[in-house]
Amino acid sequence: MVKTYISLGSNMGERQKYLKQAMALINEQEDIRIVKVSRLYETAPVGKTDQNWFLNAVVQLDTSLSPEVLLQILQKIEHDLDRKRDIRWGPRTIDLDIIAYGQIELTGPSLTIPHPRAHQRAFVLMPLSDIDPSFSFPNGEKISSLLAELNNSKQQVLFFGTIDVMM
Ligand code: A4P
Ligand code: MG
Repeated sequence: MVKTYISLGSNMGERQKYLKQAMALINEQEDIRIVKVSRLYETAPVGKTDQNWFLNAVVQLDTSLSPEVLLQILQKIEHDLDRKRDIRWGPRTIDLDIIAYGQIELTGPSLTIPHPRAHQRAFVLMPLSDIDPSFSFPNGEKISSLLAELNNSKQQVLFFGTIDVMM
């Protein structure tokens, strides 16, 4: 079993419902078990800024699946939850990204792990720090230092609430 972190984001429709459904569908998979769920954060859009605010969360999984198969399953769940791929960084019902997969580092045409932009995004690091405040990326970067560096970046991340999922 490999300890894996997935970030979830939604900024369309019933955002909280999409996050909850995605967590339920992830946990239903054979070979995946959700171990921890972060709090929910309401976050200003990063990248393409003229769109709705997001709800973001992070879950910690144990999985025996390879990163490639895990990505396929996450993409199927996105598809089943009405995700349309049109505008890059644009509005979405649900976005599921692999943030880290054990201590593995890989760069490929369809998969880069750790997620290449995670370390500069408060909407990933804040919820990740909820569930694992001593987390470090494989290159040694500590979550506490990354969050401290982001302090001046003005990314807006507001505590929104907790989510209860049956696990
Ligand atoms: N891909 C490569 N590595 C990974 C990985 N580690 N996990 C590939 C998941 N996917 C990975 O993603 C495009 C392709 O990335 C996939 O086909 C996969 O092969 P996508 O989900 O189809 O499209 P996207 O999400 O629009 O692009 P991308 O690059 O994943 O976007 P980002 O960087 O994740 O940004 N602001 C706030 N506040 N909250 C958000 O959640 N999200 C984004 C999306 C932008 N701004 C945001 C938020
Ligand atoms: Mg994505």
